[in-house]
Amino acid sequence: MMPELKCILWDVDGTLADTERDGHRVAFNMAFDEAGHAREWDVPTYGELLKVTGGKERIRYDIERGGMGDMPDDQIASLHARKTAHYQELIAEGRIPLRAGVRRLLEEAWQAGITLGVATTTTPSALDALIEHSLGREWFDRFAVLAAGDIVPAKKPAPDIYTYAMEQLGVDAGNTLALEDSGNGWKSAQAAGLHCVVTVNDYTRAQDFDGADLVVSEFGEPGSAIEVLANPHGLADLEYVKLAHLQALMQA
Ligand code: XBP
Ligand code: MG
Repeated sequence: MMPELKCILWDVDGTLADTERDGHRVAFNMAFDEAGHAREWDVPTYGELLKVTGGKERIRYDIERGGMGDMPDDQIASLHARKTAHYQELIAEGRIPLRAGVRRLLEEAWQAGITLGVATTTTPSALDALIEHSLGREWFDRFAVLAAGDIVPAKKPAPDIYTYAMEQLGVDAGNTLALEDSGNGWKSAQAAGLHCVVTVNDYTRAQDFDGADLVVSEFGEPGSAIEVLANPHGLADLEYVKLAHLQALMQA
């Protein structure tokens, strides 16, 4: 039997919305300033730090490379909790819209009866804020699983968060598609055995997505003419990404 698209697992940061540069980064800087740390993550610096997933892990990494003074884990945790609070406020201000095509594809997949879930390294309360303010409250019920943050000890690029989400849903990797934006996210999905479509952004465009099923600039909307960076299965009619493309690549 040909594998069928039964489940789509969505990454959050960079995929649902461009949250990193103008959301998470800004919130980290607000928390550093508030706590009296003489540290500001500018846009290029934050790009370097993004190679480490998870906000607490990212702070620890910056300490280790000499960007910030040392602090114990509990202090990192409270600094990160303040960062999350600032992030929630920024999201509540409606500063971060969904990426092009995200709502259309979510609605299309929901109408088609495809199981939908989230697999992210971000903190659950940060995810909740994005769902509430950018997506809409009904999506708390429409996503069958919200797999986020420290629920698994090893964050992306480890496969654990995808494996966890699939276990919760009782779906097989062969019928599941991951939607990602970063090299770490793609590696995580690949290691969990999923098909994967990547929508790049300025931070991730030059990363390695070798083996991904499709790499595009965005999902796009009718008339938008997206940029196709890799289309190994030769999908046709890619003016924008439709549910039919996602269904077709499961069988490619
Ligand atoms: C990307 C991440 C996250 C965010 C920050 O997550 O690495 O850590 O940058 O979020 P995704 P926290 O898997 O959705 O791309 O500070 O809440 O960890
Ligand atoms: Mg991401």
